[in-house]
Amino acid sequence: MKIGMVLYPTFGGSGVVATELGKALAAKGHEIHFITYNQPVRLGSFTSNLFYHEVNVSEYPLFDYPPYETVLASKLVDVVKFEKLDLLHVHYAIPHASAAYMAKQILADQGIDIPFITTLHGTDITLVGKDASFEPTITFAINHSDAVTTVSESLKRDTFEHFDIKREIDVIPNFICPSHYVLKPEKDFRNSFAPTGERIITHISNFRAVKRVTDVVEIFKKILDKMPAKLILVGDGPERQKVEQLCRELGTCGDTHIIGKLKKPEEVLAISDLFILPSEAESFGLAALEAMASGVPVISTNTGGLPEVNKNGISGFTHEVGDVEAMAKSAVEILEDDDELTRFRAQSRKQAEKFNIDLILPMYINLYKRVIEGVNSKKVLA
Ligand code: GMT
Repeated sequence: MKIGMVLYPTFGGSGVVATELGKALAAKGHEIHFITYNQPVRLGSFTSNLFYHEVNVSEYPLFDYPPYETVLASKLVDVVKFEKLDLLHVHYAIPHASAAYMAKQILADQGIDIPFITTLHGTDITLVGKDASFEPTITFAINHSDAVTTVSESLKRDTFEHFDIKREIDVIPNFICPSHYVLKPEKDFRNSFAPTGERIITHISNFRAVKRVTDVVEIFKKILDKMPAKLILVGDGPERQKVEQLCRELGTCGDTHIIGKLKKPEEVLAISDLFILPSEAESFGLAALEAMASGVPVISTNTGGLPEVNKNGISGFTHEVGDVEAMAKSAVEILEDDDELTRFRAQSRKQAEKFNIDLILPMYINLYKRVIEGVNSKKVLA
């Protein structure tokens, strides 16, 4: 199949999932065309069957707000026609789904029928999308997609709750490629953070308010009161200053490393003992799954899709949003005993196996075939 993959090229989970999906499909012989405004950060090197089409929005003095959606729609028209694509798969509804709808209409006017699939990732529904400034457009684009998927059962429920949806939604969970996460802990690398064998606790996110990174710092302080430990914070974003300030107030700066964005989080995960994700909302929690695939147990909240990924008492523990006391207690329970940690490590890896790409990829391929066949059968009937 020839597939146009529309995505955000950043470190955000939706972009990571779309990029890894594209790479896996290309490895199976499908032709994948990434269409976005920058080279996707997780792309790595180009292999055969992978292509990149850049969406360039030119500056013009009239535009206080550059019209990305219009330029993207035009780019989609161009790539579909020139590359003879079979399908568009857009990740994150805003503004990709409505841009794909627009491209579809333009192409229909020229006698070309291109189906598009929208994958909803989370904040496009739960935070941003349901806002009145987006809602009618998102509802329309979801109802007029040729197929819609969500990354968890929880996000599917949220979509029906917040929007007037008159169609089926398929759940296709996010995935990992286990072989990416079997790195041996690099001794020197581990020592550079924890020179005297301290436990290493890690958090990875975009440091937005929804991630509650300050809770990570509070939980870490409570762990530190019980045992020697180091905290590695990966990522960057609007809450970073608040986080640094709290580290100063709690006196944890000396044991905290804020290391910024990483293209390969698996290297830090390989030296980690525990991962903390105390989010306010989380449709899935890809960062938690990546930790589990590395054999790192997870302490998370029980919000959204997190309980579908992090099984309470098995791959870690889940607690109410904001309950830093309970999260710290569970963290200590796992970390204070070597045998307990080893047990949780093995269980995390096993739980992550349920999201092995080998199980999830066929779900997407079957959906693609279903959608393309649907369009082709309509052509035959016409
Ligand atoms: O919140 C983020 O990390 C970014 C955001 C995105 O769209 O890139 O993540 C959402 O999609 C991820 C991939 O499907 C999910 O794993 C995250 O849970 C989801 N974030 C939220 O729901 C807050």
